[in-house]
Amino acid sequence: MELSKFIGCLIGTATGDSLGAQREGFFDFLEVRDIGSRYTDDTAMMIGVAESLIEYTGFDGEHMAKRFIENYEREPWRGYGWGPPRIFRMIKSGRKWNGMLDREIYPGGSFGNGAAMRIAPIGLFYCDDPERLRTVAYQSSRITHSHELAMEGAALEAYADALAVNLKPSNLNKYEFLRELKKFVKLKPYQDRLEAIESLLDKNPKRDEVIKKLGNSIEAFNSVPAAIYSFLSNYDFESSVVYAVSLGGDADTIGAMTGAIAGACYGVEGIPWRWKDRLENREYLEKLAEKIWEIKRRLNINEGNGIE
Ligand code: RVK
Ligand code: MG
Ligand code: MG
Repeated sequence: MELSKFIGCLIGTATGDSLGAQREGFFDFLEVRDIGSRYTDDTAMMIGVAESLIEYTGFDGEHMAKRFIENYEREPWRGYGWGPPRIFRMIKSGRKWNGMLDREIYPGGSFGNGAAMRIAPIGLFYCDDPERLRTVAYQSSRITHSHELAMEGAALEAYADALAVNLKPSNLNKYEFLRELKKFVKLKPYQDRLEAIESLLDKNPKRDEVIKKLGNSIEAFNSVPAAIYSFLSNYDFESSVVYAVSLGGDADTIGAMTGAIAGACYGVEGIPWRWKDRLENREYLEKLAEKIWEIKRRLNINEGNGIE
């Protein structure tokens, strides 16, 4: 367990988010390399997940929902999706966090990517326990996203973060990485897109084809696969995130999710200084990653597992 990879995962989320946000707003792709510092709801909610896991030393839905609400109320301008602020209001009025409140907004619940975009700390916290990772990813999603496609997208993204944090970059075998994801994922739309990623990896396709096969929009199943592909089809943090953002569409979120996986793989040293330097709240994000890493180290010692 390398601290630099934990930090890379959280700083990577914020970096990809802020670059994508710029792309979505005002700048074209060529300028993306040199701008960007302000992150959006993706990172704000990821921070809420991290804070809650740290304060509770594990997952508690009520606690996490409270963190989301406090962070939202402090910074409601971060660009939240349509559903979450409404759910926050319902919880504040006394409704239970696990009451599948999103089903009162969307029939069958939300399948937006809002649960997957914030999941990185869960990927880190449960990086050595895929089944707990799955359970907690599902539960944490349910606060705002109870549709099975949103929950599965969040679990898949968390598992990609976990695989990345556990591997040496020089040992990254993209086909093996995909095989692990395929073994993990349960729902057909994701299985199909992982198959599509495999065939795309063989042929250096144009962006239009990638977008057609994997999507680049706000639904979890149309963005998590694009993030996985952006990571696997490139060779370092910078190329992965620039590619992710260049797909357009929901660029901040695809950037954030790609940045989480690539940051977990290549570590914080892999993130260019000109991006890290400008990033809002970088030191706080580093502290959160350090605290998660320390908790895991302590738990490992207590369980007699030793430290890597
Ligand atoms: C603004 C039909 C559904 C649906 C369902 C669609 C921030 C809706 C971040 C909805 C992310 C959108 C993003 C987002 C995260 C979801 N039927 N359409 N059952 N379920 N949708 O409101 O947190 O950017 O079009 O739950 O997932 O950067 O508006 O929000 O890009 O997905 O928001 O779903 O959004 P929400 P979220
Ligand atoms: Mg956003
Ligand atoms: Mg977005």
